[in-house]
Amino acid sequence: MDEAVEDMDANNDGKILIQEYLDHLFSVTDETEREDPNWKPTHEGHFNDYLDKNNDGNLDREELKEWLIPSYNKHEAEAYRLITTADEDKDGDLSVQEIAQHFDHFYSLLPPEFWHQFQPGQQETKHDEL
Ligand SMILES: [Ca+2]
Ligand SMILES: [Ca+2]
Ligand SMILES: [Ca+2]
Repeated sequence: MDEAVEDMDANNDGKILIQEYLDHLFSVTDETEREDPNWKPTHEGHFNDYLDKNNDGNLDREELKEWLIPSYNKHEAEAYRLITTADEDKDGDLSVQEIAQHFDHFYSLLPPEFWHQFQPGQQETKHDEL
């Protein structure tokens, strides 16, 4: 299996436990990001929602295969869904404002630094006069 997986698989059982996944990510994350209180929930959420298909708390061979050999169609479909959901003015493009308005869809996809500029929840939704 892939070297990245071998690195993560601390107890060499061929599966990646959520703890092994988080430990590995933590080891490659720089210090400023580690202090972000959203760091752990974001990555735990990603693990549970996207990687661990059968929700048993670890990634087996099949799940690892899907993760490491991503199906492009699946990703395109997901991107398309996100764009159509969030594209308020239907110009086929997502502006930063549109992304911010659909905070909940994009939260787990974008790094915490991206969100620092908005302070979600406190942002007023303004419509510019034409
Ligand atoms: Ca393991
Ligand atoms: Ca699993
Ligand atoms: Ca748009």
